[in-house]
Amino acid sequence: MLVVCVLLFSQCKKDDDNNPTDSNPVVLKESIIAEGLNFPWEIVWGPDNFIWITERGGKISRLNPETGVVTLLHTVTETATNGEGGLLGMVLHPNFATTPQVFVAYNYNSGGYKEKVVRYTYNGTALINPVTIIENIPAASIHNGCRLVITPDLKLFITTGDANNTTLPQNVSSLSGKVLRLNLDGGIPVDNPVAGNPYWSIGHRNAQGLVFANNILYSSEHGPSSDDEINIIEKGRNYGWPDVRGFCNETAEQSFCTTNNVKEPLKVWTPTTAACGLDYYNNDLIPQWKNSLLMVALKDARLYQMKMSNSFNTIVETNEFFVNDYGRMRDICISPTGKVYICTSNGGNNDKIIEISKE
Ligand SMILES: [Ca+2]
Ligand SMILES: [Ca+2]
Repeated sequence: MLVVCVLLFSQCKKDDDNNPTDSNPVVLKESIIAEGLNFPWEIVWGPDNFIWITERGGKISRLNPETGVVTLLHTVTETATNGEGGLLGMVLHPNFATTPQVFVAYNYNSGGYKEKVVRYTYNGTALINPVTIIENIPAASIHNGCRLVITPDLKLFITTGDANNTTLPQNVSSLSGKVLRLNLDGGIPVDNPVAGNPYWSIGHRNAQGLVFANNILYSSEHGPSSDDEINIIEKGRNYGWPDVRGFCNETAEQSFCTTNNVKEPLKVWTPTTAACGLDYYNNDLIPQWKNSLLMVALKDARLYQMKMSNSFNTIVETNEFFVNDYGRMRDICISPTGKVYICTSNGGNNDKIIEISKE
């Protein structure tokens, strides 16, 4: 068997990767399907087969990916922009046909700069009946998170940044620098790490990518000058910031990691790439990307494809695409047919949405 493996190494490798389609990569095709946006922040593939978009200034729109027509749905007039702050993450209820709820995160002014998550109901033409899910999250002109994910068991996960205050992520009484977990009415699940506390994990700097796949919650997180991270978010774990950057590889970090239940990242970038929107690709349309995390970067202006192991908890290969082709890129979403969509973050009312398919 060993001899066979040596002779047919590529076949053995494919078997190890459990990915028989690797040998048939398709040629990618890129199309700009929308232009004229201004700092789109979240793009979500909706069950109506439209792409739902937030823009940092407060607009929520729907894009018809067939025609490129963008229709304004709602303006969150309470949104207060400030540096990186404004209207940020959005997620739709997993059972949207029967429960057409739309959750959005945004910054606002109320005795200081804050962040909240609000749930709207979509009536087919408008977003109505806003309900505050959580509010008074500290915010700043930098480091506000804020991605949203709803898991199949109907829990809402919210990434919050350190709000430019490094004392907050390790303080379990602060809402900042956390991954929060709430029920969809804003209540705190009884099985959170600490009863009555919305945090699920602590020690985060500024996670702007979050996706649930393979029964695993993956995040991407901005490091300081070093150590952008890909993490697997687990209940009650500490992700280190500001005491640990990236891996527990320095002496001071090792003692902190041992005593504080720190979970190390899967991958780091040093220098940083400005790790942002994250999604999981598991479609046959682009077979070479199957079973991969896809992540876009702001500063380094590219898409990273990170092929996962069979157990989905390690990255076995990383490839880069569209390097500097579109400038800064904020977010990514995937259609059920396997097309990938990326939004740029260059401003000037000239941001784009690019569709990636195959020739
Ligand atoms: Ca970390
Ligand atoms: Ca380190």
